[in-house]
Amino acid sequence: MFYKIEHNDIGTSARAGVITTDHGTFETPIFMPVGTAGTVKAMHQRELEQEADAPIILGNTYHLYLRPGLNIIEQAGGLHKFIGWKRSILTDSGGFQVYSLSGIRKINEEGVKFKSHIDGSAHFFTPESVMDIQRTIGADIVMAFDECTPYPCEYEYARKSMEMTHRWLGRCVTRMAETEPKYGYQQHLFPIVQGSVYKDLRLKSAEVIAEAGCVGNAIGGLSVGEPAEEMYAMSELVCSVLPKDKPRYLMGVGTPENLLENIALGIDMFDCVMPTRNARNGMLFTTQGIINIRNKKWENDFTPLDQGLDIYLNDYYTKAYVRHLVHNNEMLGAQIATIQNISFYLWLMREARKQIVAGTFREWKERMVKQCMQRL
Ligand code: PRF
Repeated sequence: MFYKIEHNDIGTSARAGVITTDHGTFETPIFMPVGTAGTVKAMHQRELEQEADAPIILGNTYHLYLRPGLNIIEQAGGLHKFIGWKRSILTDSGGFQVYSLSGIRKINEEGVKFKSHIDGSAHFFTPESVMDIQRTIGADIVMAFDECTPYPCEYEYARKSMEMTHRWLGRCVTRMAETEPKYGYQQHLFPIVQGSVYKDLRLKSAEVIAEAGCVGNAIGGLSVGEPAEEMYAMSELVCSVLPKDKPRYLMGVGTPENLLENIALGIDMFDCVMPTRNARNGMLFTTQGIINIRNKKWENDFTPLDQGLDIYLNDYYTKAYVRHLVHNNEMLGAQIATIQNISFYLWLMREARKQIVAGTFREWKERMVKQCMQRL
């Protein structure tokens, strides 16, 4: 069985579940660190396993296809082998990166024409080619090819785009059915709900996506600049339609607060560049609140980064030292900050799960949001 619910929260729509892929079993809610180009930037695979205990990471079809390219990944025996990661991997389809990163592009029914952000070369993605690429990359969970609409977005554009995403889903499902995994383990397709911030479109999209009968479902097109309240409203609406017995993945979200609020609405899986990207700018997420380690106030603070986490960083590094490293643009500063942030995000998910099981999630969430979102 791919997904099993172990506990439903009483006070909210949160769930404690378990997902099983051929690369292991892990508990939900889960945060998946983003490893765009086959690396969670500034973090070793060993730290991901042993410090953060991340059971699944994310890769990007768009980036991996452009570099190192499919030939190299296939020769290595798939992405797991290429990057030395034995646990689960999910790949995004490029349905977001193509729009946010690539040069001049043309979207039509057939697919998307885009230019590489690396060398300007022209490429064409179709639902079929993106499924083939993800077969070659070999992730355990692969995403359908979609169009992520920007915010704000005209109703008519959002409707037409959503309908195209639905037709593309049909083509993705067909292609997956026609092809086999290349490396001897299963690959599961997740379809993606779109529909911008329009209730009727979101409802319609959730129905179509549920109809596809995949083992898990994703929600895209949110956290693209809309107010948080609007994201929560869409998330709640979509969760009311998507099947309860399958995991729900909210793509590209978010802050610790966004994660906890969405867990309460019934979301099980998240990914976001925030903990890794912001780490490299000196923003630390801790159990006690948010630290801008560049601030002068940390100059002579010789306490550990986060005493609320049981983490080896605390045996070695002080805030003053990490501030010094980040100020000097030292690589180690980025590495320490990344381990801290990813470890915190994974801790937050494990803690949320414990609270769901204990029946204390709602109260804990209110307290934890206040605590971990305050600026220190
Ligand atoms: N579609 C895909 N990937 C995504 C998104 C989406 O809508 C988002 C939106 N926040 C992040 N990543 N394919």
